[in-house]
Amino acid sequence: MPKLILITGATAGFGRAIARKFAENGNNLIITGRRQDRLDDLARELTGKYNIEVLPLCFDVRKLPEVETAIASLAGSWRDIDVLVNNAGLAVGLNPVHEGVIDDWERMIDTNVKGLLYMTRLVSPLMVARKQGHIINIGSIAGREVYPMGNVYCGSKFAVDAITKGTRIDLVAHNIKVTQIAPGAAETEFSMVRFKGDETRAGSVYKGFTPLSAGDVADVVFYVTTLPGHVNINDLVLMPTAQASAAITHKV
Ligand code: NDP
Ligand code: 8X3
Repeated sequence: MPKLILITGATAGFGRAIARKFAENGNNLIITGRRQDRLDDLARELTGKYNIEVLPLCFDVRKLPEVETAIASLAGSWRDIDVLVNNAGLAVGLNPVHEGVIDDWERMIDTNVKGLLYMTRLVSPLMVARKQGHIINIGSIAGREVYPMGNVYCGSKFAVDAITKGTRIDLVAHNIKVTQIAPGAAETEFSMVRFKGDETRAGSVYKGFTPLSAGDVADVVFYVTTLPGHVNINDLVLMPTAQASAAITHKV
């Protein structure tokens, strides 16, 4: 039986790989992000390859009216969302707190925390009404351990950890699974965003070891949705073998 999966941040990295993984397994998708051209390309690719339906919705998770309009636009069976993957997120900058850029902090908190909350607030009632659903929040090893200059990004991911736990408690009576997937270093567009397009700095993050790929994370996200109804993975930390902790990576 195909499921309907809503993925935020499906224009790149984990989100796009998660979309591809669910599509190749015959599921229908709502894919979201701010880049309409990438959403259209992905929808074309996936409907061309697989016998599935894909609905692209272009909006900014930081803007509550845009999120409200997007979710209100869902009609008929598009409201029957089985899995919400709260993936859209970013790190911006890597500075000690006394030199932090406040606009960077606001972007991270607005996207990683408030955007995830807006999506959860608007999609979870649809799940509660159907007494079924699965919310998967993409946290991070940065939400378990703080590393130098990670200050606000780590804070936003610690918030995801707490919000995930709280969401699980509040929705347990409604038969809704709530899972956090917390990856370590993965090579996506993440570091290009963090270092504001500086390819040399971004590339150096992944030199000397094998990071996770977006596909590795997608495989795990897909796996947690394949378990029987009475089984939930609450929390899963997924690391490159060469990364022992947030700040310790064995590089050669
Ligand atoms: P990418 O930069 O490759 O992808 C980020 C995605 O988020 C894009 O699709 C982007 O879409 C979307 N996004 C960002 N801001 C917004 C916004 N305001 N509104 C809507 N969509 C937005 O990064 P990753 O795939 O690596 O990151 C995905 C998630 O995984 C993030 O939450 C990140 O914090 C987390 N993570 C990443 C790790 C890594 O090492 N890469 C490790 C652990 C966690 P668009 O720009 O089109 O809006
Ligand atoms: C991204 C992983 O360790 O670079 O969440 O912050 S890390």
